[in-house]
Amino acid sequence: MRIVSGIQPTGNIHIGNYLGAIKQWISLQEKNECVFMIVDLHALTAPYDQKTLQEKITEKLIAYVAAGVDPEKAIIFVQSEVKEHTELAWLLNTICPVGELERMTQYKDKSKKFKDNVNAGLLNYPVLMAADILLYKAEGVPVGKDQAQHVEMTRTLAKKFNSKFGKTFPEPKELMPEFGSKIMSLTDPKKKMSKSDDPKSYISLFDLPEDIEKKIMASETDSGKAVIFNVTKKPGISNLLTIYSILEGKPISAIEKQFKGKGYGDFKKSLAKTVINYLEPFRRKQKELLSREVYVQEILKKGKARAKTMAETTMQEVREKMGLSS
Ligand code: AQP
Repeated sequence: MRIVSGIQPTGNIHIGNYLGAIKQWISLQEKNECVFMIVDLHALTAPYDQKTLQEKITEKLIAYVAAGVDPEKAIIFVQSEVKEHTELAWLLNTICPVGELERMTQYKDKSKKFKDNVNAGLLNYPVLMAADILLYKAEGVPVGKDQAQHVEMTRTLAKKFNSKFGKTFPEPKELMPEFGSKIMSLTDPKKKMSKSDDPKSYISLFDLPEDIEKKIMASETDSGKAVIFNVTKKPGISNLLTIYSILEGKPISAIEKQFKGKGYGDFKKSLAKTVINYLEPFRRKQKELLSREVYVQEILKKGKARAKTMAETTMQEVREKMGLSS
């Protein structure tokens, strides 16, 4: 299967991004042709600092590799370096109804979050994402729940393009983990954990052990004492139980049993230990990669060359089918 996915170079990659997306990438790269990008063009739709953008991109590449993405197995590159993404996005815009874009949840949420910057890029975000996926003729798109609607939109555009211009694109499917497809904020468990929120609300992959402990101990939990999974009545504890269960590879029921008769404090302390231990090798690998600048840039250079060849082939076909000169 051809797999495509990406992350924006905004904020710090957190355990939500890891459990929803990157963890899947790592198992998928073993048996599939994987294309993983750093989607810098998407990041321009929210307020950002142009002076630190390149730094943020390198940081994300290092995070991918430190978390286990293997540049020998997967193609890793920066979206804006392959110009075909914007070209295909424009062409797909011409077959995309505006009404479909206006009903996207992320557009509605981000328009509220960034009230002073509701730009057309924010509205057209899913079209660029469709281009990112279709350019490589991907069949599977590993993402968290928040992005599933955009993959559905990609399928709609693929179908529309195929019926108008002839079979060109597969209809890609979102690949979501059974657990962890929507990790919630530590400070407000009714909201998704987000890179662009307050750092207290998320655990970054490279947070220091003392910060991880502080954040988990201070995380918003519910009234009562029992460590029981109940998303409606106990969203905070349920979120922490989900994280604990995935990182320890234990069913939630076993963890509930383990903490029966104990309070939230004991549970949080134990969770902090689990998270610190799980992320330890990531921190070590990050440190090593920070001192290997040439190697890091080489990964992106090689990735760009491989991605570009694939993108050019698709665009040649697309231009011909749409009646443009190729
Ligand atoms: N809380 C989450 N739980 C599980 N998966 C998540 N993802 C994001 N948040 C969670 C998945 O991570 C990937 C990266 O997403 P992105 O960088 O394109 O932006 P996003 O979906 O908007 O993620 P963030 O963290 O909320 O970033 P900002 O704050 O910059 O918008 C995607 O696969 C996403 O589903």
